[in-house]
Amino acid sequence: MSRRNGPHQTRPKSERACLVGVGLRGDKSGWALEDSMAELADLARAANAEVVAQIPQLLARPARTYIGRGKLEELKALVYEEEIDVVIFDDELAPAQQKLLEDELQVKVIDRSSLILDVFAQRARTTEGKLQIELAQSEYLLPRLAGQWSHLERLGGGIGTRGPGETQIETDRRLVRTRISRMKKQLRKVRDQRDAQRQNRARSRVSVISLVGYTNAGKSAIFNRMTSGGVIARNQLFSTLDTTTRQLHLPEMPGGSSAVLTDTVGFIHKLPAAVVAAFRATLEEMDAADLFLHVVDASHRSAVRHAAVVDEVLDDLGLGTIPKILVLNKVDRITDDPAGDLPDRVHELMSASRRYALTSAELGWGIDNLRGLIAEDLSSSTSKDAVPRAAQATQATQV
Ligand SMILES: Nc1nc2c(ncn2[C@@H]2O[C@H](COP(=O)(O)OP(=O)(O)OP(=O)(O)O)[C@@H](O)[C@H]2O)c(=O)[nH]1
Ligand SMILES: [Mg+2]
Repeated sequence: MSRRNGPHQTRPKSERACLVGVGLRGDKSGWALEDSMAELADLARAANAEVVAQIPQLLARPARTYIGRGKLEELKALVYEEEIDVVIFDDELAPAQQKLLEDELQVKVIDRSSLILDVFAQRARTTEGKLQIELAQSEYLLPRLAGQWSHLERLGGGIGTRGPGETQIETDRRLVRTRISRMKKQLRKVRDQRDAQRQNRARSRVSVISLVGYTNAGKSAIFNRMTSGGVIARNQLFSTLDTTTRQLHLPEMPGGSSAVLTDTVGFIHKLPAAVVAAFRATLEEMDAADLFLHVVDASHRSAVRHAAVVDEVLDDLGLGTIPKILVLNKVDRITDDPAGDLPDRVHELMSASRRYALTSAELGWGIDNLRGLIAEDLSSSTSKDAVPRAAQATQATQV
């Protein structure tokens, strides 16, 4: 517990955080340590923390204490001097590592995964979203239980819930496992209900188009431009957690067929395994999509790496073969003239993609062109299949 946060003191509005990141020499991921840490700082602010200090370190190989001994001593002094409440590490920590660091530093230690889970938890609105994130948190917590009372309290257990002869840790684990299976059952129920609604609404000749992309790329802003709108587009990570679907207005389509557009949760570098597992069903629903609009913030200096993260997650989910249009968004932030000079990263992305559109959701640039590309894609795929894939199986719906 932090020195400032005694049991009788009121909680400060935002916790003072120190970020710690390690880059491994010879890392081939292409991510610079400073970019990963800048993103961690955004995540920390999204979770209401005040980022007071950052400690980056380049190492030859991972250390047992995550950072080297000397750095750890430096960090300890800083935690004391700067009255740090929480130290946030840029990678997922092994349970033993986290405990060791907490013992050394004597303040709360969390990792990137639990920070992402925290931001998700703040954003969840629907029953399904809340259940999914709670499930992810419990799955993350399970291997980390070391008889920590705060965890038990959070899960609603405590004195009186223990069976005779069990150790505290066993009881904690049993409680969490019971809770996990209860949540899975509830989730199945919510999904069955939604499937039924979806079947009821399923009409033939409706194509489903899904927005996918890195968090903060502008998916919701594009969604609002292309439909009657109404979803939150905000300069913060993970504004969108729950899926929304609306009618998409397209140029005249053959046979009067129509389309719906779905806005979805964004992806991020080092997305925790527990999140992918808990959101798998929602994400796999994207399988009902006939076409993806992969939105990239072209003005971001890490745009190429962002696009690669999204492609990897889609591949992992078995969705890599669904046709895609690359939407290079926020072009207004890099040029006054979309037909003018563009930075190398944009050329790199354009040359790697079969179909792309340059857009500014902010100014409305390129949106009609994008509608045209979508209509072309759908007409060519519907002329191949008499019925769109979406109508054959399920139709995405507003949750
Ligand atoms: N300048 C500029 N800003 C944009 C553009 N598109 C979106 N934005 C801004 O970028 C921020 C993020 O946009 P969102 O639409 O919320 O991004 P998202 O991809 O839905 O993000 P998450 O839901 O958080 O994953 C908002 O502040 C938008 O106003 C654009 O073309 N140009
Ligand atoms: Mg969004």
